[in-house]
Amino acid sequence: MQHFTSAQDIKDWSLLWQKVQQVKDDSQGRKALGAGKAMCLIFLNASLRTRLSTQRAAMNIGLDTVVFDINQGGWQLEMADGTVMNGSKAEHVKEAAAVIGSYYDLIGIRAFAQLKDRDEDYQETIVQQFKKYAGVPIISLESSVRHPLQSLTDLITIEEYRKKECPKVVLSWAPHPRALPQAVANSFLEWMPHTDYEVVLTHPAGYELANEFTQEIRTTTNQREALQGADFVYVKNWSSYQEYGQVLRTDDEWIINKDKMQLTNNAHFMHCLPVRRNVVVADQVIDSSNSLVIPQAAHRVTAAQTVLELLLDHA
Ligand code: SN0
Repeated sequence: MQHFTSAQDIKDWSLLWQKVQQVKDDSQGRKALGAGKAMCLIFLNASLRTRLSTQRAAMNIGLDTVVFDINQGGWQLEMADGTVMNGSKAEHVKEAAAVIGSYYDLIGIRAFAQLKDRDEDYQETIVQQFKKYAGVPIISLESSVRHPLQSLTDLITIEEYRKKECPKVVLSWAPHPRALPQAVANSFLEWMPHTDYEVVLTHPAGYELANEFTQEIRTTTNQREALQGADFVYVKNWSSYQEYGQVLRTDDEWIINKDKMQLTNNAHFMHCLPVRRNVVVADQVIDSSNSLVIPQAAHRVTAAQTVLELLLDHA
């Protein structure tokens, strides 16, 4: 694997699952793999799980890590080609990426959607520019379009807790006071065709996601109908893709509560975290024994370590 920025980077799915199992069975067995190598994790946005789980995964394989909060102490980066750089941006990504790539063997980067200009966000410019100019493997730590480390985590978690062939997995939109990116939902759906799950997407009208992620996915605006018989309920808010970046509703009709979970097949509740309690999900659900949020978050280390090992194996 050359980079890890989307499901399309996985060329050999059986090797991926073999590696996941190996990491789960013995996370400390390959300390020599990262010896003498170092990774730079660049954050343009806040992070708890991604930062700490990726660092922990690196520790497990003897890989040194530096975290660079580029907005606090770095120069503001110009991303566009051909710009006359006489404004506030002091450094072009061409130099920044190439320089960081000359110091480090791997680069992780987090750059959320700005939620202002859809075309700009959906070009995934920052990740693409780093891929082009850094000269080392790039790991997406959530781009403006995708969050592949989260999606791999989600699959690892569902695989661990599934009890039957073809479990029904529902991705439900839920309310949120702020405009959030579509990345987690896009990415989750992008990984689903690589599974044998029965997948249903449910959201209110106006919250349709980009066609490239939903064309193979059964979709309904009837949340209760979607939840019937579900084995896993994955909940996430996202802002509108059509009316780009807008919050179209903040009422509590789509909250996941106990009453709705009773429609399911005693489903597991999943969320990528951070989660707004009693806005997205009722305490009774997230605090119940059906909630997987903590084991799911714990698998962020499994996913990151799997990805780092695959990248280093082929570096
Ligand atoms: C991010 C998102 O893409 O939705 C990261 C999720 C892994 N979530 C948030 O920004 C939540 C912020 C909030 O105010 O609740």
